[in-house]
Amino acid sequence: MADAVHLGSGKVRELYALDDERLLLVASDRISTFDVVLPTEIPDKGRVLTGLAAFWFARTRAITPNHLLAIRSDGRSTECRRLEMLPIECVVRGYLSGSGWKDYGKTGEVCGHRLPTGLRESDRLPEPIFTPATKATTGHDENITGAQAAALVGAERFAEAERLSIALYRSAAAFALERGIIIADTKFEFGVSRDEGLVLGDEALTPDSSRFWPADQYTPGGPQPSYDKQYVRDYCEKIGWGKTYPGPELPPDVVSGTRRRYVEAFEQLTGLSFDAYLANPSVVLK
Ligand code: Q0N
Repeated sequence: MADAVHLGSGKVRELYALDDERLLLVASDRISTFDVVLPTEIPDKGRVLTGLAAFWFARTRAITPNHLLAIRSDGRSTECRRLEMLPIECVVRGYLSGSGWKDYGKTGEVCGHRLPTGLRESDRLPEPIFTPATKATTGHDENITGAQAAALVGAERFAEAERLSIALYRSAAAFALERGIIIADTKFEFGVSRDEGLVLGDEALTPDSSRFWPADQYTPGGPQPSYDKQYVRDYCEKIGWGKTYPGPELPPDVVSGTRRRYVEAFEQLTGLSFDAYLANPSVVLK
């Protein structure tokens, strides 16, 4: 790390330049809820997310190339190819939730997709839809139509990003559902490389970049419990926090329960023990 240059911080991750071609992505144990980073960390959360994203990168290579070069032995740092990132978030929704549910209630549409009438909150959609958003540097990402996204990245790039995003979502959602996890929606970020065209970047198909729901509790007609953050949300509701900065400290039982859920998601999806990952992070790449 001596000569890694810090490029920027996300809410829970740090980005460094290793050289002209390579970046280092470091996932912290910070957790955010209602868009606020809490003062209490969840031990190993960054390792779980790093391992899970690497697992998916290894298993989706037949669909799209990705930026992953290596996982470091700390289990939370990955070396990645430096790409020219597209200025859009590539969101795929298989279920009606979050801003998709809100937009549907107002207009019957989500990002220009007209949906059947009478859908309930959290209903499964007839087909997954591509619902791009702009990358807000501050505040909330804003949903945009396909036409607006195509104007930002070009029609051909847009069509390719849509095709790859839907294919990735279908493949991962089917895999996860067999293991008891509904991936309700997910966000991809693509970049461009000279020789390969669109390349999947960022972190993909983790509970931070997606909505994970426990399949055995799925009950459409209202909001669903979060696979990973429900203990945190319940605690925040219980103490009556106003959901603005600063967030509350979490008590030890909420921390340990939440850590257990992250580890459980990792183990259910990968079929690997999290201890095996800690001993040798590259096990997720086999
Ligand atoms: C990049 N972001 C947004 C880290 C993630 N492979 C890449 N090449 C060039 N740039 C990026 C990547 C990637 N991934 C992606 N910013 C730069 C997401 N960041 C937010 C901060 O934490």
